[in-house]
Amino acid sequence: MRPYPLLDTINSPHDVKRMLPEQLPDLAQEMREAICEQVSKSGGHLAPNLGVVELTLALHYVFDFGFDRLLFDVGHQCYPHKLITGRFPQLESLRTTGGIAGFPEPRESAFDQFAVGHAGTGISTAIGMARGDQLNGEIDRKVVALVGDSSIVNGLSLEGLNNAGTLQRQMLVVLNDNGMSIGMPQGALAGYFDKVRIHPRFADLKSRAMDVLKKLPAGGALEQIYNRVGEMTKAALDHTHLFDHFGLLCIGPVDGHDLPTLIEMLEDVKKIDSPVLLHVKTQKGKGFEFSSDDPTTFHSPKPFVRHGCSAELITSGRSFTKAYADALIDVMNRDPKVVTVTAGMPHGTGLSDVVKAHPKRTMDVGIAESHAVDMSAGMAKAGMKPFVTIYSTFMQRGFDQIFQEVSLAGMPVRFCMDRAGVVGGDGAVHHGFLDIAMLRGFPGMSLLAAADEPSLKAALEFMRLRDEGPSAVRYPRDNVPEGIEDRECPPFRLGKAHQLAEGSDLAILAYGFPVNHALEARAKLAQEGLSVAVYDARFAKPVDIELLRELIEANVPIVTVEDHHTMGGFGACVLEACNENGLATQGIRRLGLPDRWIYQGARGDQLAEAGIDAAGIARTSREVLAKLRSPRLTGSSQAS
Ligand SMILES: Cc1ncc(C[n+]2csc(CCOP(=O)(O)OP(=O)(O)O)c2C)c(N)n1
Repeated sequence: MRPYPLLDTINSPHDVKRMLPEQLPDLAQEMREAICEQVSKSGGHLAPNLGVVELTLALHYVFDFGFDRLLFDVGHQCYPHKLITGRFPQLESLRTTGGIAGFPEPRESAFDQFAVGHAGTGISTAIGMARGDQLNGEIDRKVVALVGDSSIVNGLSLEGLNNAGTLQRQMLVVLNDNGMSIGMPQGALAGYFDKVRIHPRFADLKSRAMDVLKKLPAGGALEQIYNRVGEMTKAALDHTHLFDHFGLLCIGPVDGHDLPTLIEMLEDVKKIDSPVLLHVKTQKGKGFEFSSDDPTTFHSPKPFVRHGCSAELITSGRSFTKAYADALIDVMNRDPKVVTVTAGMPHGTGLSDVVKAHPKRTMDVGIAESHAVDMSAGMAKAGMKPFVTIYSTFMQRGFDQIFQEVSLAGMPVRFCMDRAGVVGGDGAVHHGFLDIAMLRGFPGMSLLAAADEPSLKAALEFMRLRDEGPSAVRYPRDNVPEGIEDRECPPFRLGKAHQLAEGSDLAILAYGFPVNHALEARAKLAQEGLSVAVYDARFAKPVDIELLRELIEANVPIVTVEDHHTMGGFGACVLEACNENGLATQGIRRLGLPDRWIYQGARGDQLAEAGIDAAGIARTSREVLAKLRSPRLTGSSQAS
């Protein structure tokens, strides 16, 4: 890292508090530089963090989060907070194996309350801590939730806000309004914030102060509040604000880059012992032209190189996301009934390309996964073929809708789950390791996985044609394998695996991307004289029971591999199907993600940790074969 003289002196927020207010802008500048320098090397969230530097400094300047509570929503904007809570020396390890996480992480610091990465949780957890502290008699602890303008309209946030007004104590919701989601914010409330943001109040707070003072109501709780806060805060009170009707005292919008105003207002607001919403206007990506001009590209960029005012992303191969977008465009070209929906992730899921080709049939509903699922169920009922394009980890928000409006109703909604499996730098909060377990119990559901680009295309075509019930395909946060022109890819047939390589000593049944590692493992094992067959399992529901019968009856040991929790995953589907069909299961060994959390790091490290990279698969295959060949065990442990 380059030298950062002021940041170097900050070991805790107390060091920030010791600084003179006029020194803070220089510290803010260094923080932006340090974040940008690091993200350019490691990738990570950039624009959201650059936008909250002053806001974070002001919050730590006024509150004492060693004692008070700071709850982040999403948490992708926590880098400035990490820098001043003792983690600047570890910044170079951001998002790496054993390093600091890109999201709040209580294992790292007592300044972080929850490990978060999913939107909408900040207000509810803040209310919970506020209530808990109150019940414990710790009423002096202040509670603050920091929430973005696109996350505050998430259903969970609104459930929290609906309850917040009932709190009989201090709680502050800081609304960080930068007018952006990852891309453009969606929906009516985004339009509402647009209007509030340009209200003249924001332009000239001080001159309004006198007007407001003249209109002070006499007596009651409001008067007490007015008596406690300064002129500027009085001027910024907004009784017409939407969230005022939720029982929160609403203040703002205020300029989130004006440190003196922010500090003054936070000092005031801190004294109010009822729920308050401070509406703060910030600029996403502030500080660098490239990120403020294009906060979507620089929301969470891959590593990049800076050239003066601009920056160039370092490209690295063709992603499954890109392959999916191209395949979906093709499906939509051929079938006018196909529509696709994203919940606030057009860029991450590739739908920003699809929308250009099919603007009317591509929909972004904002961060509203449950709604995306039910809206898709409604469209299916109306005769459309909805493809819900979603990250595996965020699918979890749609569980109950799949239960009732999709599965029970028999609606042929198609789920296309990106980022299935371990996700690398984003770490535990974003791994998609439960989708098979979550979906397999739904009657009528078919579960598919794609190993490469041709199989992703074939899976989508199968799903397009399947109207008998819901279906879901999973694919990873990875590049599609290259140089696979020789690999055959016949059309998907329900419940049928596809053999990719022959062998007689052992069969590897891999589900989805691990097929590629299985083939690599096979090549290693072949050098050792072992003959291993590799199958692309293609379906976890239903599994290929005929293939299993054939292998088990021929005494061929089986290793199943998946980038999913072994509990409830593909291997579990295999074991259960064998059991139901009277097939012996002793010869089956399952490989997958363990029953513990895997944290941030390179995806390759995470796969290796779980033993599902090529080396791990080869190791387990050797073990299985060695056990079978052991003279002591021969006969007794063979699959029979
Ligand atoms: C449940 C859920 N869905 C989707 C996402 C992906 N996501 C991460 S940040 C983000 C945008 C958040 O916008 P906002 O809260 O306004 O914060 P900003 O990035 O603008 O600072 C989205 C959609 C998520 N984290 N959680």
